Amino acid sequence: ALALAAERKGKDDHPRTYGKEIDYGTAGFRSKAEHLDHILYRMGILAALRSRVKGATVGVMITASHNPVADNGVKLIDPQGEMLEMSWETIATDLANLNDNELSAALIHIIEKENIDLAKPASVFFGRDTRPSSEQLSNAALEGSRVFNADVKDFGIVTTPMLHYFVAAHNSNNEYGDPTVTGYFFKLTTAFRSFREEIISEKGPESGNYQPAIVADMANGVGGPIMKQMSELIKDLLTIEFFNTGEGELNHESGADYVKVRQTLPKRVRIKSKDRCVSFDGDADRIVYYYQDQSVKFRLLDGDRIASLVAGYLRSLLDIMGIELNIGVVQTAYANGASTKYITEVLQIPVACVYTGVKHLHHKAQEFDIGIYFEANGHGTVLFSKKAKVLAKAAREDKSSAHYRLNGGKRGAARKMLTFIDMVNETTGDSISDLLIVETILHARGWSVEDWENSYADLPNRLLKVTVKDRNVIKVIDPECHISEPEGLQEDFDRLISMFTQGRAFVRPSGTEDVVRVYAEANTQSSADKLAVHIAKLVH
Ligand code: NG1
Ligand code: ZN
Repeated sequence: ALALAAERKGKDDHPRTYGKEIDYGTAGFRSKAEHLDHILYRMGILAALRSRVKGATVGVMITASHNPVADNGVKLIDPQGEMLEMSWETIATDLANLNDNELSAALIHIIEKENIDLAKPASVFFGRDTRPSSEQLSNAALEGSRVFNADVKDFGIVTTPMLHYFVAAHNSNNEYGDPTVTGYFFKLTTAFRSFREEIISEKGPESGNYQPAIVADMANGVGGPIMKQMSELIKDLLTIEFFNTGEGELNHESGADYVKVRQTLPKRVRIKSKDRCVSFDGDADRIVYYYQDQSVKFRLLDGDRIASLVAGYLRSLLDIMGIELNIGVVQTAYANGASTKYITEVLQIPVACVYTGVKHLHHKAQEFDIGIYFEANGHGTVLFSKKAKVLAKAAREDKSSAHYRLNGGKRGAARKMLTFIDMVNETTGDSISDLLIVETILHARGWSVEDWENSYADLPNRLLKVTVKDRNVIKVIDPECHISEPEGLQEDFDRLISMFTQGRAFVRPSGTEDVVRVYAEANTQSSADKLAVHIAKLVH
């Protein structure tokens, strides 16, 4: 009966008006906002079913992240705050692309196949970004969940990682934190404050070249209102000068993606040379750092830099703690070759390479006791195993004479490690948490942004988009993005790449935009540019 009621309501209020197939891609469904109403409604339903399967609260986030303002999207969040299990992506895709009169049969099929007991309660959390279309789409999803008798809670405008956190915190019976906006701010800022106080008590108020001030570009997205609230709580520790906080168009000429891809300053930002700057993306799950050097040259510190900074610091804490944990970094093919070399050779930390998309990085990172994952674009976080947490707690309590009262010693390092863990949003990449982490490590190290950059030199690189008739004719066969189809094309790439010193290049169809992406790196910028353009011509 529920399935029939859902079908009827769908036909009446949320009919499918868009003929083309849409896939649950790298980050859920993404499309022009006007194509999405029926999909949102159906994802609301699916979330109510998913919640019953898991016997826990799940999340529905409405956002298209760094995409233009006319786009929107939706993704489901599983109970521990992780991305929807991959086998359910197919279910989601099938459901999204049915005709209106096939809905009830399809729902009954899912209910039977997954053995779902509709008498059980269901609970779904909702969040959305600041796009003009988000509220209406969110309402469509809420209706879907309500039709299937789910208990719904709408958090309104929040960052994507906040919703991940709410879901995880709620399902952990608040052990991970309080599932509220205040609880989220409290968890992160308390950790940030106590870490800073610990360093100040060791070193005094000045820490080397570190200056407690940053410039922040919020991409005119959700980061604006949220970060302003957060920064009030730590304003005595870190001064933040804001730009693009919502007065202009979302993601337009600003934000982490713009800065990363164009390798240039966002518009409407006034900075001085050597100011430490950050950009968030539209839903605040990515962050990149940058500055302008003395010769007014733009210098980017992207996700690879953050990964190396975090890996290096946690490695040093582990060394002081003297405990054996397996620590690893997870990257994708977009990681700068120089960062991979630095992490493996200088830091002596293993690096795993996986397919693009946070879910792949997240899964791989779970294999380590301390798994640090970042996409080059600035999306990432750190995961800690139970064992890591237990050993760190034991080290903190170790009162054997050699360690007792030694501040810089084992117990101090363990205390820092535990405070650090509290500052991390382990559910997914989080601009706010990542910002606090980076600021904490720079402060602890006494580093300016230039000191940070000096750890290694990036290989010049170029990212391009190519529009083709059907991007899916390109078949990628491994995480390094070699392709098997169209036949012979990989050999053409290889021939071209071999003509460039330190050349590396690949293509893959985007999972979030209707384009093929081209990446190239080489020993000089002009070579990287040339290689990218030549590869793009071969794809065309
Ligand atoms: P696609 O469009 O599949 O390349 C982009 C990013 C991913 C990931 C997703 C989700 C690049 C090159 N690709 O995916 O890393 O962040 O968006 O937002 O940055
Ligand atoms: Zn995002």
